[in-house]
Amino acid sequence: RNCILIGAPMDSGKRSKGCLMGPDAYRTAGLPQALRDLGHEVSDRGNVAPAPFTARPHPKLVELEATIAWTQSLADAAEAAMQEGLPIFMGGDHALSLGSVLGVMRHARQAARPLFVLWLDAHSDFHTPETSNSGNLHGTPLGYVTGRKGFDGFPEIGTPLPQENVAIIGLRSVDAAERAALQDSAITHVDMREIDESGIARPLQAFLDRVAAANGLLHVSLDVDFLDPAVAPAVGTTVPGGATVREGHLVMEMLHDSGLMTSLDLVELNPFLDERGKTATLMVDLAASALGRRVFDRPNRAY
Ligand code: DIR
Ligand code: MN
Ligand code: MN
Ligand code: MN
Repeated sequence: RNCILIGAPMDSGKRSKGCLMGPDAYRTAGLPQALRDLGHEVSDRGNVAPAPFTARPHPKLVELEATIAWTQSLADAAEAAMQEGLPIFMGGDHALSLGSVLGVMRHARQAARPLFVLWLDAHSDFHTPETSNSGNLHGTPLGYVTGRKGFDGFPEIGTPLPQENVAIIGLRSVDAAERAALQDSAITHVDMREIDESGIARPLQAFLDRVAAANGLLHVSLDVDFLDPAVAPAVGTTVPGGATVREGHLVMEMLHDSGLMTSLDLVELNPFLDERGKTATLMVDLAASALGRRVFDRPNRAY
């Protein structure tokens, strides 16, 4: 595959800072070489910058104009990269997905293919600027791309992403307003209990089967806090009880086997909070699994 690395040192999606160091942490942890070692063509396009903007204080929303400006430039970068290969967005906080998913939606429309989104996250990120309690826009990208109201000043999304085409896996911190909206929605929402009870492979495979049946494009958005904080401490919004290293790898290995993933976000890594590169290294290893790293090919054993 032609992997296009796009640095998105975006830090405007929440109050606490440090995600702007993410792209360089991924480079330092060896993401480009890890993908080359798997036989992929890799081009690191450097970092994207936000479109020009003027910051104005907002009574509730954190860095609204900066986030709009990043959404504009990242949507353009995503749309362009989709013509050439598989973009990997090295965040940056999760507000970068307002732009990456928008750009991928534009591409999917031109290609006349349905788009599906897999959201691996402790949080549902289904707020609107109005329902958000925190004012942190990293909690809103799924609200935006599915066409919820209240995103004044953001680029027009055109036809929204159908709720049926979204699956969130790893949930364990959902605000009341999001919960009510999600319950009423057609979004597939898999919480940690469901993972405990059924294993992570079953709900994931069911979703991948739907993507394949529809000949869809698949955007994957991996939030560091999908993982348990014991193994991935470098994130501002840790929630205990997250995915294990093996659950993370299994998801990524299944994504690779499916051949369906067409774009990937790596978000919310805050290297300022990391323990000697532990989280950055795990995220690189997970990305490598999604792009074909494995211990063995699957043996077809009849036990
Ligand atoms: C919380 C936390 N739901 C909020 N959200 C996220 O601020 O809206 N944390 N995405 O990672
Ligand atoms: Mn998130
Ligand atoms: Mn999260
Ligand atoms: Mn429901």
